[in-house]
Amino acid sequence: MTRRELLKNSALLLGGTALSPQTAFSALPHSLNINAPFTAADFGKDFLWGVATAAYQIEGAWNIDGKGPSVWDTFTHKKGKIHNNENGDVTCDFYNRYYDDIALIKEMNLDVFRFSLSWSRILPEGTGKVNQKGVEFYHKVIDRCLELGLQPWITLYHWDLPQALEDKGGWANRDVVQWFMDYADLVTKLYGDKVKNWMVLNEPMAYTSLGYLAGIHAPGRRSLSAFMKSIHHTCLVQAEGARIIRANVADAHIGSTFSCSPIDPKNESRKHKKAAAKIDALINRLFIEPALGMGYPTDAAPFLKRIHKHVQPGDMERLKCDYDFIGIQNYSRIVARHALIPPFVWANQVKPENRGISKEDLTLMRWEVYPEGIYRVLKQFAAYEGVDKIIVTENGCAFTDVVEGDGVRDPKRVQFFKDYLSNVLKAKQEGVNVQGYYVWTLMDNFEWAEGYTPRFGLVHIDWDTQQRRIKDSGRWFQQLLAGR
Ligand code: IFM
Repeated sequence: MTRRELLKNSALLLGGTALSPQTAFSALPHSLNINAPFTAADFGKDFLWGVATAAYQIEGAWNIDGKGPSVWDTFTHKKGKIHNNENGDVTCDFYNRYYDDIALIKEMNLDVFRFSLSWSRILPEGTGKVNQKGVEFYHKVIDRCLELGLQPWITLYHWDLPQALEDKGGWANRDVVQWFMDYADLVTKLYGDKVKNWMVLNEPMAYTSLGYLAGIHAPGRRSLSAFMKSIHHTCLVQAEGARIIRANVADAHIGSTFSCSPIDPKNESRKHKKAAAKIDALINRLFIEPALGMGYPTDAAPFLKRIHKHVQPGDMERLKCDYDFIGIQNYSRIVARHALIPPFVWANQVKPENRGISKEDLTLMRWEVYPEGIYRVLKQFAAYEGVDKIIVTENGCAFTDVVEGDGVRDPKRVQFFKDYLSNVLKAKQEGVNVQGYYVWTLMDNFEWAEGYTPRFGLVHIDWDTQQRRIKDSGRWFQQLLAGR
């Protein structure tokens, strides 16, 4: 498989002058009728609506005010790793524009700003000396949210490990568990009196597999053994991190997020169904089941027994943790087929193009638009004993947008939200305890190995001028949520 193909498939793991908010937010165009098969009230008055972001994807200021490099700084500065050799050095310049950018969330009538902390902005070496300017930056972000009546939701880790820690082995070194615990202890003590909603990790499947096995995300390693170790250390961290938040933050509301996709076999034959079960174990079950005290899903994916080599006495008990909610992140679905090589090299997936899915029904990431998928994963995860509350912590799509004056036409994205949200509502009406929905993402940003080509934002960014323009999809949310 070529690097380009790997990149496309890897996606399945997953889901000038700034205008003042007032200027950017002109009236809804007449043609944009809310026209949804539901109202916000149908989701209930306490249902939370928000946007999600990640530090490396939006902040820029990669070496400013004492920030240390992360693995993503190092990786993107190497030639040939990222589409068009792009990087997140500046990206949305959120570090300097956070004040107005957060106001845009309020303008769209949303409740929640989900963002991640850059570990190496706070601890440039990953451990030890604290960078006060980094600490202050997140205080300013949090304070701006609170001033506007928005809830800040913090993700402790969204893929940007301090490079200094990668130099010592990164997620493949068991010491990462203690490094992470020290970092979590520090930031929960720093911000815990103001922030009550915390998520430990974002989509662990993505950074462990793409970063340590496929080598197409930072840190760019290709080692089965490093992958297996990184899985176990990550599972320890997702539990220990939650315990630290619980200990340090009064009235904390704690979760962690998981990338999820419904998996269908290519057809009903036994071998394809078995392949589907394997991929389900890898994509959907691998991180949540240890947290629920169920161990690793080796029943359907025996190759995962290799993880046990890295398990020490007492670890299996330590993996279990007690979340208040889990974060579901869904974008598309996977169709599985039997192949002789192990599933983590993606040979077991039938690409949408080879299943007769038309271009119209693919996003710019070449992901199939499959609204029923979010209903299916909500049902699947809600069925676990031990999962009570669910928040959709990411869902969204990349399509081509058309800029017209101060506005941006993105009808396919509007339709996407209508269809996916209808399915969230269906699950809720059938009894799934889903209590929030956060769009990926606030504004166009650096989409990892794909660089700046796919735009996912509710807000369009002109990369030459940094001008922000709220898209029709953002206006659609504004109208849906008005007057609540
Ligand atoms: O941009 C990513 C995000 O960082 C994690 N979830 C999927 C998104 C879209 O690929």
